[in-house]
Order: sequence, then C-alpha cells, then structure tokens
Amino acid sequence: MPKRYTVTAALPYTNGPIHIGHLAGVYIPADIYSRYLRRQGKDVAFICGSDEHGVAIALKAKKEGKTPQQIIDQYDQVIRESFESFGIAFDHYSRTSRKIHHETAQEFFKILYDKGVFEEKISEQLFDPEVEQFLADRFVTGICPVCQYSSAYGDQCESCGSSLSATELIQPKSTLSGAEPILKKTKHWYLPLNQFEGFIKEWILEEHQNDWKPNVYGQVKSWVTNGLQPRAVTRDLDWGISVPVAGAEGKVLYVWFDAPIGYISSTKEWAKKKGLDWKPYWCDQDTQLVHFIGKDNIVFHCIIFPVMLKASEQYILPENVPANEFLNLEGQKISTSKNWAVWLHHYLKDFPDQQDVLRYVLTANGPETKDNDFTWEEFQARNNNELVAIFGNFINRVMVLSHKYYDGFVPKSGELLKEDLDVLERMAELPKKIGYSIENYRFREASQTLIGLARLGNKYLADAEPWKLIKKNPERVKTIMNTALQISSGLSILSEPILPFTAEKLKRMMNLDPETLSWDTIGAKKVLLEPQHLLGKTSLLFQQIDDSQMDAQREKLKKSALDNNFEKKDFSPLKPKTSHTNFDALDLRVAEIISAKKVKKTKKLMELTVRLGEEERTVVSGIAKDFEAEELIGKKVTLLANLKPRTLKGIDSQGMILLGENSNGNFVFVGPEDKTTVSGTSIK
Ligand code: B3M
Ligand code: ZN
Repeated sequence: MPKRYTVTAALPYTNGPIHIGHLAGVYIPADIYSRYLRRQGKDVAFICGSDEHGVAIALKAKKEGKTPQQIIDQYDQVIRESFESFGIAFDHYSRTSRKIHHETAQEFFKILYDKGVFEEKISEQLFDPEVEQFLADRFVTGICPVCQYSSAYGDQCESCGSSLSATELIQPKSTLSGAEPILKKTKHWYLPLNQFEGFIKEWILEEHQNDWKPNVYGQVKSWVTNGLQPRAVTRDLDWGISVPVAGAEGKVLYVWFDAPIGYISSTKEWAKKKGLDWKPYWCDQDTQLVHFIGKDNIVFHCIIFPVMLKASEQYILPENVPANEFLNLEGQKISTSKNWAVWLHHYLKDFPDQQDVLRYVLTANGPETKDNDFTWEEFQARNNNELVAIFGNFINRVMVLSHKYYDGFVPKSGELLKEDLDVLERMAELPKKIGYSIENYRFREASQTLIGLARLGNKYLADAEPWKLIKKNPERVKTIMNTALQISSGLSILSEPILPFTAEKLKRMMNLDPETLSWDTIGAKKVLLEPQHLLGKTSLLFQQIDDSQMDAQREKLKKSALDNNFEKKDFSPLKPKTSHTNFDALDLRVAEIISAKKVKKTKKLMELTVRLGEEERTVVSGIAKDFEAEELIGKKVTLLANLKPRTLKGIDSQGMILLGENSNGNFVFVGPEDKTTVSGTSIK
C-alpha cells in the first residue's frame, strides 16, 4: 500500500475555455479517483494548474490583437470557475506563469544540463522571412509525412497522433503570415530520447504490460518500435521561460518541457501554503504518482517527462497513466475552432445546479477504452431513466414515507427478515466493489455499481410494499423503512466521488454529519442511522429533462457551429498570382472512381482505381475518414493527372484528386456536377 498519492490532471492551455471533452477525458476521472482516496483516509495531493506558455497562446494573442498575458489572465479565470462549479476538487491549482514555476523549470533544465544529458546542436530550422521569426509547433502547418493530413502542426499531427519536427512537414506554411518558410541555422538543446530506449522498454513494456491500459501501452510500444529520436527542448520564441544557460539568449524552453514540471511547482506551492514538505510527493518511493490525461498527451507523459524525471536522478516515476480516448459530440469530433463543443460555462447557464447530471453522464459514458459519443438524447435518457427514475425516486419515496409515518424520526427496526438481510448484505459489499473499480480506473463500472444500489433499494421497496402494510402490520413497516433508510445513507456516502453535489444534498436531507460516516462503516455492516435520529427536509434530488430542452441544445450547437464556420473560418491566405502558362501546365481531367479500398494501417488513406477514358490508374487519397469505400464507386471527380507519381505506404499514386471542405470541415469532391461529363475529358 502506498503511503501517499500524487494525482495530477493535465494542465489545460489557457487559450480558451473548457468543454465536456476535457471534463470526461481528464478532470472527472481524476476527481473521482482523488475524492475516493481521501474518503479512505489517504494522504493525497491532487494537483493541476494552467498551462500558459507555448505557441498556442502566443498565436491566440496575435489573432485577437492582445498580449499573451491578457489571454492567459482571461482564460485562467474562466477555467478556474468552470472547475470550481463542477466540483473538481483540486488540492491545488497553480499557473505556469508564476515565479515559482519559472524557477523550478529552469532549475530542472540546469540539473540536466549540468549532468551533460542534453545534446547541443546547430541545425537548419524553418524561418518566416516576412515576420522574421523561427517557426515551430503551431506556428507552422503542412502535410503530415506519416498520414498525409493536410493541416499537421510543426510538433504533432492531430490526425494520426505522430510527433513531428517542423522540418519534416511537407509543403510547410507559416501560420503567422502564410509565407513559405526558408531554412535558417539556429542552436538548440535536445533530449536524447534514443539513449533512454532501454529504460522505457524495461520500465513500461516489461513492468507495466499488465497494469497499464491497452491504449496507453500500445501507443508507447509503437513509439519504441519506430525508434526514439532526440527531441529539441528549446525554442526560438519570445513567450515562455528563458533558457538559463549562456549562449541561449532569446530562447525559451519548449512548452512540453516546462508544462509537466508545472505539476511539481504546483505541488511546491501547495505544500508551502499547508506548511508541508513537497519532496515526499515527488521523490519518495512510497508515493504513488498517477497522471490523468487525454490520449493526445500520452507520449509526453509516458516517454518524454519520465525520461526527464529519470535523467534528473531524483524523482519517482508515474505508477500509472490512465489516459482516456476522445469524446465526440453528436457524431462529430469536438472542435474548438469549429465551435462544435458544449462549453461548461454555457451548460451551467442552461442547467443551473445540474452539475452532477453532466458528471454522471460523462462518467457512465466515459471514453475509457475507445472514443465515445456524447449525445443530448443519451444525456436526457440517463437523467430521466437512471438519476430521476431510480436514484431520485427511491430517495423521494423513503423520505416522504418516513415523514408521513414517523414525522421524520428514524423508526426502530424489529427482527430482520431474509429480504432485509439480503439487501443490507449486498450494500456491505459495495465499498469494496466500487473501490476496486475506481482503483483500477474503471469509472464507468463504478457509476453503474452505484446506480445498482439505488435500483436495489427501489426494488426492495416495491417488493415490500410498506404503503400496503402500514395499516395491517405497522411493526413490520418500521423494519422496512429502517432498512430503506440505511440504504439511503449508504447512497449518500458512496455517491460522493461521482456525484458530490448530490451526496451533499442527500446528507443534508438525512441530517447526516458528512464526516462521521465512512466507507468502512458500510463495509462493516454497522448501523448508519440510529433509531430516533431526526431526518431533515425533503427535496427532489434530480429533475426531469424534457424534449424541448434537448431540441434547444441541438439547435444551439448547430447554429453556433454554422455561424462560426461562415463568419470566422480562417481561410488560408491566397497564394501569389501565377501565369496562364503555369495553369496550362496542369492537366486536370474528369475521372470516374471504379474501385476503392482503405489502405491498411492508416486512418485516412483510401486506395482508388479511377478511369480516365480508356486508361485506369491507381490514386491514393486522404479521404477515408470522410467517405465509405462503397459510396465512392461511380463518382466522377477532378483529377490532377500529370503530377509526378508518389509512393504512399508502398502504393504508387498516379495523380491527385481535388477536394474542398464542407461547413463541418469534412472533405467533399470538387468537380463535375453534371452527370453527362465524360471521364477522361480535360477540364479547362
Ligand atoms: N496543455 C495540452 C493539452 O491541453 C496540455 C497538457 C499539459 S500537461 C503537462 O492538450
Ligand atoms: Zn499524421
């Protein structure tokens, strides 16, 4: 048993508010886990903070004509409020712009530097000649060399998840000016991940084969199989933490170098405030360190940060990194830029005091093992059929009957019959069962076991029918109601990690002292409510949600996405003027798709056979996410037919199909609308 727990949740970038995807993927699971541990009397530090450096923030500031400082101050506030209102109970929430973090990150860099860990290299990097700035990370986009996605960033492709260097991008383009970057020499410090391959293999691939989630383990494995490369941890940028060594003037730490150190600086700040020593939380082998993150952060938390920790020779390594997959929304990827999201501050306006409904739905349907879809239909169904009809209904019946029969005083139980003993027995098993699920990061399972207890209580009452017995056998009814009240108290205790607001409310209704009863009391089958205990006032725990509310939400989503796409879409700047000769050099043809199949082991690529008059050719196109193979057959498209062939995943692609985007950002064909167009003919 570990002595203490350091639980971290990914530091959100302060370049926008947070949405349900963040909550489901990271913050709710982390909060449930920490709340549960605290209830078991464990020493827990649940740590988070705002991630305030990096290009994403510098870019947002440029776009809005503000300073980065204004941007981070604005969103740090919004994000804090969202967390607080959803009951995400961090022990500490800091900011990476604080002095303590700058110092901690610089010190960390210095330790590795002094140990000679880094490689110092002068290399050619992308440089925007128009704004005179080096381009890294999100300052540059281009075609992903791995999956051909057209808007990969300079450090990562969000489509296939590959981690990239800006110079690997095909047809790179500056996001600042739209200019084509040139190469310019600059010096940087590299973390030689390649030298730590053996360490990662032994530590994760061998030791954690069975206890890490398959999605996490699998990603690490494929990284290691592809070979780890040295990675630059410094950048030429004017927003960030300056590199604390001579010869690095004007350079800052790469945001992914400083951000995870933010967990440490936030812990330091917390410990100082509490008069504690921070060190055991990061350096003592008896501490269990757990990182809650989304799947796009796996490489940083499972490879890069652990290598940093290991190389420093003074920190512990994470015991687990239970990364979640993504949550989609109404069948589409959640997207900030397309405004396809449910923002927490909007939700709260429309559903005040219903934080637990969202907590519950996002837990019950959490993307634990695969990407999942959030729909308003399911939200409504889970609220009405589970929270209202099962949990709320049970509590309401118990409370109303207790007030009616006994003026709110807990009746004394007579002899317990088999059916009473059975339910109490089953309740006594739950602390262990729910605890096991939570300790193993199976929060969906935990939520269903919890609802199972309310279901059990409901069924118990329905079978015992105290309302029918009250005249004939009032003594028996006392036992039934006493038993039902014990179950209600059990629910108020066990629901706390998942439904903290409901637990609070329920405890008030039952007039329970929140601190006196523990999970152990339930497990030990002790009486939770003594006879003659006076209950509090009854109120409804949950409210029915009707169709019109859901229609309104769906409408709102569609409308905001449309507005956003038409009014604010960032169209890439027009390219410089070109000559007719250049245009004439392109041979555009009408082509008919005659067969299609997905390219194995890729997400986006489709292998197509197209007919151009007499001729048939193979073309590989990145459309597999937007079309099914079957629907493509017979479609007429525009083909750039005289492009030099290119080999993609071992297939020779002879040409390029022209594509546009619809308002959802999906690919659509641009081309011959008229069905009579003959394939093979030139497009002029
Ligand atoms: N700021 C990235 C993200 O929001 C990020 C996490 C940092 S955790 C150290 O995806
Ligand atoms: Zn890619």
